[in-house]
Amino acid sequence: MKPNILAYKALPDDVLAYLREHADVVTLDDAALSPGTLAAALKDADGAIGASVKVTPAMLEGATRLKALSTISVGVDQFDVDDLTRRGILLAHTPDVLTESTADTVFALILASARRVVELADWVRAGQWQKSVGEAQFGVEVQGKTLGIVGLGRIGGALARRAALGFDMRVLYTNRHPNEAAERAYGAKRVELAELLGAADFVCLQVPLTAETRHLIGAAELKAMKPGAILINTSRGAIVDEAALIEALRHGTILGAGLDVFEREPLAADSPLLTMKNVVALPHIGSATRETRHAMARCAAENLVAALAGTLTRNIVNREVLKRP
Ligand code: 8YV
Repeated sequence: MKPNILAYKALPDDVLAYLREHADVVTLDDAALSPGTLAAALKDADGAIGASVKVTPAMLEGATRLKALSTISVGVDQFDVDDLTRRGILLAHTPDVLTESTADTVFALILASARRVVELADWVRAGQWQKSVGEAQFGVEVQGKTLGIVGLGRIGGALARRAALGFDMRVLYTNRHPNEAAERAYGAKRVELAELLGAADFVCLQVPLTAETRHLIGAAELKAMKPGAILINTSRGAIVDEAALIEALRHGTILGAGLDVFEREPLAADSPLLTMKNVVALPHIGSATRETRHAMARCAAENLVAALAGTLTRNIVNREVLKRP
């Protein structure tokens, strides 16, 4: 008998067709999705695929058949992983396929913030370009500067490559373990966070959101940055204490920020961040290219089918589940 799969995010047609070859698929309209609807639909599911929705332990209380969850993301902060493991539910995610497009987004924010691309494009649109630009419109250089990467994993590595080989930048990083490949290939140097904050012209946050990384960057860390430095966050909003960031930007503690993620998403239209010319705010588009989002959906679908067949060997978040008798 085919397993039951719940898709709680819209999937490309070919990916949905692939799932239907292997399972009976129920789809939920993600625009109208509430925790109650998702919890009710999970009751009949052997597996579920989706993204961008918090899946809490309470929502899994009635999900007695559920064997696998497959998130269309690399980040797994929408789940209580320990709770899933206790319940014997395998969690799969989509690393690798989004590495390059996300590193591009980081670099887009670096360049846009340093060269004031969004602010000055608005200025042109507003009819303010009446003579050739002067100092008031100058940005800061990117090439040759120091890039600080907080968390040098896959995306951090792709960022280090762009910075070192494309922009001749010095790369400093923090990471739980040394990243020897990045040290060899890009001259990246592992330092303590305090040293990175004090030396970097661009501080890029590339760590996952966990209890340890929540508000990793607060008032003290922002103060430790150089006054001319720019903070780039494409990881998760809660890595930064947003209220402290707003204060730091207001008082010129740092030069600017390029942000793709926020403590609350979607970002409220009345957020003070949106009134600041030295902030570039994007709507969480890190991996949002046609090609990458398709590859992520395909990868997540394949992860789920293999997980339900008991053949999944990669992209597993809680491998401990497999060791259970
Ligand atoms: C997506 C992401 O925005 O992979 C992640 O962790 O943040 C993004 O690629 C998101 O999960 C929606 O698919």
